[in-house]
Amino acid sequence: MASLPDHKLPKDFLWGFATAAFQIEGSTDVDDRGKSIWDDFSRLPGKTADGRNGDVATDSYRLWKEDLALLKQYGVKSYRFSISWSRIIPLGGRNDPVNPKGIEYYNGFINGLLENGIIPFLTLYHWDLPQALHDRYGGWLNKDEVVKDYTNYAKVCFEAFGDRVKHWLTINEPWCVAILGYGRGVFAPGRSSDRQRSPEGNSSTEPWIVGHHIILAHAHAVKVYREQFKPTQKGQIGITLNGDWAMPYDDTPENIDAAQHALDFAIGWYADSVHLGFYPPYMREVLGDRMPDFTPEEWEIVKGSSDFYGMNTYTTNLCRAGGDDEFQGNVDYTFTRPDETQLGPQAQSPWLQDYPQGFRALLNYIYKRYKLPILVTENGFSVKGESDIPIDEAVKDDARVHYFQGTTEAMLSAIHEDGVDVQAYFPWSLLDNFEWADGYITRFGVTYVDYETQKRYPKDSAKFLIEWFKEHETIPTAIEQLPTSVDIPRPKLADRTNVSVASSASTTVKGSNSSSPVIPGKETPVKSRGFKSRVNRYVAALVALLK
Ligand code: GBH
Repeated sequence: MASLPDHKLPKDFLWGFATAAFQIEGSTDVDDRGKSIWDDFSRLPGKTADGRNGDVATDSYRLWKEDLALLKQYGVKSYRFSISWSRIIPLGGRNDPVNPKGIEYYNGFINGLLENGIIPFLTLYHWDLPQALHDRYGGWLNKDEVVKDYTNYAKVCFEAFGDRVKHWLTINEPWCVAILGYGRGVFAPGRSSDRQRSPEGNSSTEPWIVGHHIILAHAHAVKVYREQFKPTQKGQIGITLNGDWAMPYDDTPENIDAAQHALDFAIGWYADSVHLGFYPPYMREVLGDRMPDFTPEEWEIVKGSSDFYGMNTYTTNLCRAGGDDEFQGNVDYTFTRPDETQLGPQAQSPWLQDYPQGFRALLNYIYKRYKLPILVTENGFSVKGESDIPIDEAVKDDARVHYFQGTTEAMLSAIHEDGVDVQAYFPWSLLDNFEWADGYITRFGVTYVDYETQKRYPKDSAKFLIEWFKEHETIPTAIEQLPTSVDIPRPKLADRTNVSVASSASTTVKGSNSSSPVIPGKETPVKSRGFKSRVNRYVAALVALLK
């Protein structure tokens, strides 16, 4: 991927860093906050790699002004953070009291962002279900209750913050909530069929039920926003999904299919349902009756319930048919190519290698299939061994800089060469923080946090990203003062109109395009023919005008 120095980001492109409430806030028993399912779970022996919990984290509930100053120093346009449900409604439910101190806290933070010219990008749910709802009725397992309670919580937030917050994410990574929380049992609430791990749970049924209920809860919250708030508040709302690129291990037909199957389970489960209105047929093929379905009335609410494609992505997996890991669609993942080489540099996280070409391919796949603007709401890298070295070495995080060099250039190429509509980019994360089951060992921050002192140290990756976004920002210039009759060319997908994505569950979806199948991993960009020459002509016209 050659660097294209003259390419800028689209006007109004949003960028900033991301975090999540439970990973940074700490102060778990302050200001009448209720417990979340992560409070007790992270305290259980063996649940986190270093035995540490979220009681303090990066202490951001107390140190929010420092975080704000850091964001300002970094010059971000936006900040993606999440709200703790149990700070807003300590017991979580629709008939439970709202906590004024919770509202006040986030009001102060949101106002602080706005006063500093930073656009709040707010996630309503980043995995921290109120414990009381889990105890009361089984949390996400109880459709009627949880859909109503989540929708009520969302409504309370729209009412309290929506006059100032114009960017909403309903749920962060439902795949992780369902599979890691109710299938593998490694995340709260830790349910699983494995009785060594959990006294309760059914890994073969619960994840699919939980995912189903999350989709419905998300969709109802969006419906409320669109009907009752959007007309006056004029914001955008959607869901954000995890999903990594899937490349066939080799050219055999079964491995080419395997890559699509991996995408169906990891991404299609949520993206096909929310954006296209059906569940991937391959999921039903594998899961049979265990895969729930929506009624026609429910599908009405679910289909189209996101204003954009929210994308959290980190890596690429080489996919081989076989294996019995249902959570991956019975596909084997590896980073080792047939010739024994590695796909890319290895992170601290075992599931993560640095392979920017995969990011570009995924952006193309998603845009072609779902035809929505893409907001990259997470993307990042954990440097191997970063917790084992002194701070002054850790801040020289070359491996993370390399990762972001790759992904930012890949994104720029996707925008300019391939015509993909990317509108936002949020590197994960502003700070090293509580990395769930990894505890504090794995660090994803562009800022080093010394947990002894809570002091923050900007890493080289922060400097790189700040500089990169400065260089690539489209500064409103003379162009905008030109007569409106000058037609500003926008990249188009040359073959966009031909893309046929099956629009009903009865159609078999193999690739994303039945007429010319998109082969996962083939990395065929959806190139816009003639775009460059149109830009050249446009620039020439502009120069002539300005003379
Ligand atoms: C994000 O998830 C989270 O949103 C964020 O909170 C977190 O801190 C960040 O990434 C870094 O981890 O091997 O079956 O356990 C990333 C998406 C999907 C990546 C699941 C790890 C492991 C699957 N994750 N994947 S498994």
